[in-house]
Amino acid sequence: MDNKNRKLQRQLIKFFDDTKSSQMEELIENANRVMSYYRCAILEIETKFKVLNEQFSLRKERNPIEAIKSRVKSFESIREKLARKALPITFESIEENLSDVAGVRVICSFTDDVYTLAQALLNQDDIKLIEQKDYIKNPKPNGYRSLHLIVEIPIFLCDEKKFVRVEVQLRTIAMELWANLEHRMRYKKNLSDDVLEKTSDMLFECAEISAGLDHKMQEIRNIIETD
Ligand code: 0O2
Repeated sequence: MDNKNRKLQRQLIKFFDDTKSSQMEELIENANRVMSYYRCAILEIETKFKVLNEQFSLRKERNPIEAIKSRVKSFESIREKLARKALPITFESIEENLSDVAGVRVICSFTDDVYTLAQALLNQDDIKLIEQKDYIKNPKPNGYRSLHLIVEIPIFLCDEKKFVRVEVQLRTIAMELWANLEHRMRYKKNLSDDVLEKTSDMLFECAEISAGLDHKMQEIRNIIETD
């Protein structure tokens, strides 16, 4: 067994509490197969955004995408989510119940780029929108902003076509800065009530300041582009 599969084996032992060693080889094979679907779907979505970025730069002489970050959810995090939702801890359950195992985050320069890119993706006829959450128009109570799309995309393998769901998060640089720092400091951390109370208003204030910054930058760009 190579190092990659040894690491996967350790993750799978934690994922399925009662894994028998006799089943391990089959589980590793299945885990590699399922995760490769998600990696392929990420490649497809990333390529679509890279193509859109290229296209927009030709038309508007600027790149609307600052960065693309992708990840496949870890088995630890998948297990936590399935358990939290009282869902079966199986590979079938992952595919049936979770929509965010494959995640692509697109960091844009301006707020209107977020919507332009989202629409350009959704206009493509191999993309099916499953769910949209607009946390920019309706920020979370803590101040979190981002546009979330759950999409389904076909991936073409050697002998089959599979439809795979991907969570796409689109946000500006300012939203990314806030979410990154908030994630590191507070998101899903077991902090005391006292610390939560002391920091909630401050973080909310930072989110409002960064939304103000986005608004101003958008205004400046609009003036420059209409000149
Ligand atoms: P990670 O570590 O980023 O993968 P649920 O996933 O069930 O908790 P739901 O309704 O499925 O919630 O998803 P939702 O609200 O659309 O949010 C999913 C993802 O958005 C999270 O993934 C985060 O990446 C991001 N997110 C949502 N709310 C916040 C927030 O308040 N702060 C920050 N920093 N990020 C947020 P994961 O899997 O929870 O986490």
